[in-house]
Amino acid sequence: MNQIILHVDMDAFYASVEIRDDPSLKGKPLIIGSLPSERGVVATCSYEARKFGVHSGMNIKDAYRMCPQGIYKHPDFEKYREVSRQLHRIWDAYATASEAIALDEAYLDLTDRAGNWEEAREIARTIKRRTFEELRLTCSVGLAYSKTAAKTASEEKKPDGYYEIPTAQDFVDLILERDVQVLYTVGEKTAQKLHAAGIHKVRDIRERQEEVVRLLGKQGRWVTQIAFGIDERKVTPYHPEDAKSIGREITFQEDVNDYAFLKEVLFLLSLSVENRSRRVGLHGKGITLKLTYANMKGITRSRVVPACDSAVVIYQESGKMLEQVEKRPVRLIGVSLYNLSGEEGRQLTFDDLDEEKALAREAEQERLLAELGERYHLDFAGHLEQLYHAQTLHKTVEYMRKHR
Ligand code: DCP
Ligand code: CA
Ligand code: CA
Repeated sequence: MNQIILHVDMDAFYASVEIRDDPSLKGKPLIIGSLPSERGVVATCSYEARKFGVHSGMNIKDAYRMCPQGIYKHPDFEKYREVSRQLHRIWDAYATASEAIALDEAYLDLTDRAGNWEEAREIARTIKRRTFEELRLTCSVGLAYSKTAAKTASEEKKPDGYYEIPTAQDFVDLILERDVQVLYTVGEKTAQKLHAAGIHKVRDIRERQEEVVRLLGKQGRWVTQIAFGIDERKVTPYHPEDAKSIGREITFQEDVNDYAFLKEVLFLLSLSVENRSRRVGLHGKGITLKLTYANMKGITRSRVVPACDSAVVIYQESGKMLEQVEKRPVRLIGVSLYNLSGEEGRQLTFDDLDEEKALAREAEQERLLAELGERYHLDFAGHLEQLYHAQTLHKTVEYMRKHR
């Protein structure tokens, strides 16, 4: 199977869009996210701000300490979503399949369109040029024989980068002496585990495969394959706009019969759904609660709501539905937004124009977080970003289940 895959990723995406639209920001450390006076995190920042150590996901207060002279701005999701649509209009023209994996990032399958490496390189050049000429934004492009390698390649020369990894051998040569985290399926936690076992470099993974599998289980098998450059995944056509719903669910290690606890879990799930929907700039006009009982029987309950992307609303609505279901031991609980639309749909609702309501929701969220924190002696508010990740969320919920 000889694939030619292109991975394209915009440089400092939200920040670059803001700088493009307000040239007075050019050359300055720009931080997009919460404002320093608020509670929250950095979504992204310009490369000038990165020199101060600021990065995505960082607490905004820490960012301010590192870079008080920075310019802080809230994100404008609807704008980024529109830019994303324009990007895809350029990119998708060259691919037989296009898989969006974030607003600013996609895999394109060039295998058939290009036919050979020369032609693929030409397409990559054209995509970079058109992205800049038509949208005044720079991107980084990687061209490779596999998805993993293409993603690695696009990061190689960031920003405004271009890099090729034609074969598995090239990929292995490139990453062999690098830290295991270069394999993008290896996150911080997994890397810590490997490091603790003395496995630091990709080379070590290759030499100690069995140990890696023992340490990481199923993920270990995948990681060792990648360390040998094996990745035959295809580009699967996907666009977030086509998504039917945005949801989060959790399966408990032991069945739960405490419905007050289930409500707490719903709140955490709702926070995560809010985060995911805001990231892609979508709102739902319906909320679904999903339960699987201990006997494996599944039920769902849905209600229609005014366009919504608020954790508190998701929580309150799903909480009401939870109160109305038959109370039996629960194995899985999930909540999702459906009937998704962008900002256009949202502007029609009265709710959002009501700043008082928005502030009340924010206050309610803080209150719920503080209450939960006190009950479990955990700092939920200070670790929101971590809770958005499925794995951490799962661990936290299991901790809560045992300590309730
Ligand atoms: N984003 C976010 N929160 C994060 C990470 C990212 O809200 N923890 C948003 C803001 C980014 C966008 O997603 O602009 C794309 O994320 P990337 O990880 O691709 O980062 P950037 O495009 O900002 O920078 P880079 O040039 O490193 O790709
Ligand atoms: Ca990016
Ligand atoms: Ca990205």
